Amino acid sequence: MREIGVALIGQRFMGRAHANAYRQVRAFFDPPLLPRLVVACGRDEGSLQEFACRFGFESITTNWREAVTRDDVGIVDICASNDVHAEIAALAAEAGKAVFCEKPLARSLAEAEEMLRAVEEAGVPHMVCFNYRFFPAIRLAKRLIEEGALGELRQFHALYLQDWLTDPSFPLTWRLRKEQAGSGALGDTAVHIVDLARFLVGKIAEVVGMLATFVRERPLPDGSGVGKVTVDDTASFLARFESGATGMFETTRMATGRKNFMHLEVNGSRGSIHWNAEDPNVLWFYSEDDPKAVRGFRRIVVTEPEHPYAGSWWPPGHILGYEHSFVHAVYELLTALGEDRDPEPSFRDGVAAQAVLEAVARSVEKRCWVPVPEVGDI
Ligand code: SOE
Repeated sequence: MREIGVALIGQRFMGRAHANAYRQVRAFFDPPLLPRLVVACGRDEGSLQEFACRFGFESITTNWREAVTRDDVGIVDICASNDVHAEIAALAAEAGKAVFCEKPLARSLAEAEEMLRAVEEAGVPHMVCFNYRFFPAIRLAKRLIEEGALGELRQFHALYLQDWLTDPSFPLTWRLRKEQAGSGALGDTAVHIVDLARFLVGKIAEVVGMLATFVRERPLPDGSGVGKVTVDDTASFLARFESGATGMFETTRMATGRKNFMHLEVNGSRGSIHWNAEDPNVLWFYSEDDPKAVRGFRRIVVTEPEHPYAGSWWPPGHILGYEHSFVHAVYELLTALGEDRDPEPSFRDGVAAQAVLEAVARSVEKRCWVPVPEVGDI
């Protein structure tokens, strides 16, 4: 079996999700390249050692440059905070490695474009981890849309609600600082629904938005006082797709009671679909082609062997969860690399999503509709 070495940068939530994915993909799928967990990199050596033992990494380092440039590494997987994505990706590209990066690709459109330029100029494969694309139900929704089951697409609605910031004593971590995160809910969670909108419906042409920060100061993580929150807590915007379809997006980390409530709905001239990430195995599908007497949303449990990815796991009805989306993403990455194809979604998709976020931020500043900048020839 051909193997490829992985350097994983970051060992927190996303680091664990990716490390688990590399372990699971070997057991449940047959990609043409198998991942070898060569090195885990993080800031805190003590917890890093434990992380490496749990997930089976061969070595650890607190020096990301050393991890990225090792000869036995083929994939550099970036799960670190947003402010270091660009620097790590640039060195990885220069060293000739495939680069797999968590979302959002960067803190700004300019930085995302810089990253795209770096990987394209170096000619290395690149992929952004928009993991929600890899839920079987989302893949089935895409298939239904492509087959024309929804007819002409008219409306896209997305709500992405979380509540982990409602407590004002939650500390001022990097996700709440503009210089490290780039933005708040906009880059962290809106970016997922923007990517899904692009994936399912198509290119977004213009937007008008609203941002708000409800808790303006928070305790510093080291207990030395309080600091200013410099990003948005909530982001809402309307969009017009190039096709003429309309879109409504709302995301917040302040919706009391909502944990990871991502509701998507697409309405077309012949039918509709809706999906919620808290019930991820179920796709709801309505078709005008059904006989009138029994017409209504049907509940499809997307776990049949005919469904994307599902056949590699358990018998029908034995459900999948959040972590499986990362396994599927990693499977697609390894398959593309093994077959010498470009993986998807690429940094180009990362830049395109960032262009939408940037347009939303500009529309808030200017208090008007703003066209989404074209992702040009970089
Ligand atoms: C926090 O809001 C977060 O962990 C995001 O960063 C992830 O991308 C999302 O999948 C879950 O929520």
